[in-house]
Amino acid sequence: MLGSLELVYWPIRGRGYPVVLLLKAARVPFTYIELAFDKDEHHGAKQRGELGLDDFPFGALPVLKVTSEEGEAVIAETSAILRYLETVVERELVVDPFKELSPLDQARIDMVHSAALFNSTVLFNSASSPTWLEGGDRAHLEHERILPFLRGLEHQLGSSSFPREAAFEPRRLSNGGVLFSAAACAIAYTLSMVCDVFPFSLARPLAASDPRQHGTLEARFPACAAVLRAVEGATGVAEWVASGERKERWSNWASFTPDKVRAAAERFDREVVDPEGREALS
Ligand SMILES: N[C@@H](CCC(=O)N[C@@H](CS)C(=O)NCC(=O)O)C(=O)O
Repeated sequence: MLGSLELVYWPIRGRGYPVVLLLKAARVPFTYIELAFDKDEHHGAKQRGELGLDDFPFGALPVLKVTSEEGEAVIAETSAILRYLETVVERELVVDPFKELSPLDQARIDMVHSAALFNSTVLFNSASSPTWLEGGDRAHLEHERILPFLRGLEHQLGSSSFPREAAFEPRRLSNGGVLFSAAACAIAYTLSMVCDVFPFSLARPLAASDPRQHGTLEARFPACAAVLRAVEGATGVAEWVASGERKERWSNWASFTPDKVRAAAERFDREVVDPEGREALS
């Protein structure tokens, strides 16, 4: 039994996003416990050693509270939460079970999963600088971090030894949902954030509102784009996005608000696709 699931997180997209993607695509019910972001309260308690370690095992969010036949648990760390959900949803709801993966194939999948989460962490940490979205800082982030990650991911996904079906094929569930792997959700999350930060040079594959932006990730990194398109295009996810429930903000950092991201993208990222400013991208 899946039991009851409570996802505890801030009122942002952040690292809760890959977990919500997995649950929404799978149409698995859960409760989102939204903690108001009060820096002094949470961080103050953490610094004083007063944050309950049963509720916040490492002081950070998200955490998933599980009550199941196996018992009660609080799971921290995004990757552990994703792997747990992948395992229990597979056990309970998958219609056509796969045969077990070889250790090497599992490692190939774990590798792209970890790389996606690591690069998302670097991206988040960059946002502590007030100038992270501008000029030199932005170029550094793009060329030292984001593009090498995308090239590496594209290369892995295109390799003949990569177990594509096990990693990315959505698996039919008995409740009408689909299960995406932990790795697929981790990758979709990181790419989704990258596309929001670089909306002109790395536009998301599903953003068709402006034909000049459409498919830029797709054109440059098609295997990566296919993962994002599949996960964000899953019916349960698309319905959730259309409902307006998805949080707009990625982060609690003041330098990572949607208006700042948009303004900086207008000033800096558009230069990549329109260096002479000939086309007014609104
Ligand atoms: N490695 C952790 C990192 C979690 C993390 O950094 N969470 C941030 C929010 S997105 C947080 O809780 N920051 C507050 C803090 O560390 O006090 C994970 O993947 O879950």
